[in-house]
Amino acid sequence: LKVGLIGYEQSGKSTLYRAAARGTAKGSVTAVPVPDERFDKIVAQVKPKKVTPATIMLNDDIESVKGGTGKALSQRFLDEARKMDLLLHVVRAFDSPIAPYHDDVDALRDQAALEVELVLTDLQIVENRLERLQKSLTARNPGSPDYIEKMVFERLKGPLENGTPIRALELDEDGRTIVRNYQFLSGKPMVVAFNVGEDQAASPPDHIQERIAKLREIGTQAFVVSAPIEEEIAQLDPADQPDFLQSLGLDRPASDKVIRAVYDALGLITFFTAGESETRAWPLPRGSTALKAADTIHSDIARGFIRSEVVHYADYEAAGSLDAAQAAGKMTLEGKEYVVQDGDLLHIRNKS
Ligand SMILES: Nc1nc2c(ncn2[C@@H]2O[C@H](COP(=O)(O)OP(=O)(O)O)[C@@H](O)[C@H]2O)c(=O)[nH]1
Ligand SMILES: [Mg+2]
Repeated sequence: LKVGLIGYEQSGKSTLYRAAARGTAKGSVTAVPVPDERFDKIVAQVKPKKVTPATIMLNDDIESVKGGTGKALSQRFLDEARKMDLLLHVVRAFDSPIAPYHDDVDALRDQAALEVELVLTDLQIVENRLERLQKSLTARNPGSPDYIEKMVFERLKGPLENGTPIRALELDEDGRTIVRNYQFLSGKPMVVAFNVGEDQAASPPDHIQERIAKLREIGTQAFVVSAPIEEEIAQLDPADQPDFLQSLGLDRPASDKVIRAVYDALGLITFFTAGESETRAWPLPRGSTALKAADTIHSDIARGFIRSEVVHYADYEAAGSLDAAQAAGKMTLEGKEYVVQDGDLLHIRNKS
């Protein structure tokens, strides 16, 4: 699943990209590990030869948005952003003479302005399409694809005109499918990162905290980061990180929270396979079955699926190991239709 960094020039996208990649960034697309304390605990207990965390694909190849009023989004930006499953909007909230900016630094204006551009882009598509559907004869046939599309677009138009992004709306199945097919930008999940100055990382200004609260109310996760600090943390030896964080008044790296929120906003949960040769965290769409989990590991394992041994994470943690969990009667055998729970440890018995 693709996550795209978007924002104005010089807002800190590339700095945050390098930080989230923890020194493994190459080019403009990197598989970024998803921080997970549960996984860390499993790894510490199992001590496997190979450790493979869950990752998301972070893309820093989307054209920066040009600052200044009256500048619409470029076609290149639109084409690139439409390919993404989630948009990570980096907003400049730091002031620095070394990083020239298009105007006075104003984080609230920039956050809202880019959102408005996304909304207007979608509104234009909806209006154009509605105009054509109004003339279409098939759109008068209840139940026809054109009819359904017309109903959905009529539902989207009002909120878009009021500046409401599609992602804030409750849509039915038809609506969600059409929004996905049209790749509406304001309908894509979004996470916002306000990139504040180093001195504000631990206690962000009130106006930014208020905006974060407002965004969360409409279902958009938002955070404060200081991209250069995050980059510094990422370069430290993990053992030295806690002291450094503490000296800055932080509990954990902000980029951890951001990547975690991105993962959740993509609708993903995690299951674990705890083997001595390899222990691995696997992303899985929420609501997926054990068969789908098996297929995520390998299509052969899904084909030869017999049963899955399942231990819920809480039971694993309480017992201290898989063996102990089994001895305590906390391991169950489940079939293909079992709905995997976030944190489950699975061992899939199969014929292959
Ligand atoms: N002082 C300060 N400089 C920053 C911060 N974030 C980014 N920069 C600097 O701003 C410039 C632009 O950052 P970059 O990540 O390349 O922005 P991009 O154009 O959005 O990719 C670089 O010189 C960064 O070092 C920050 O939080 N504080
Ligand atoms: Mg950049």
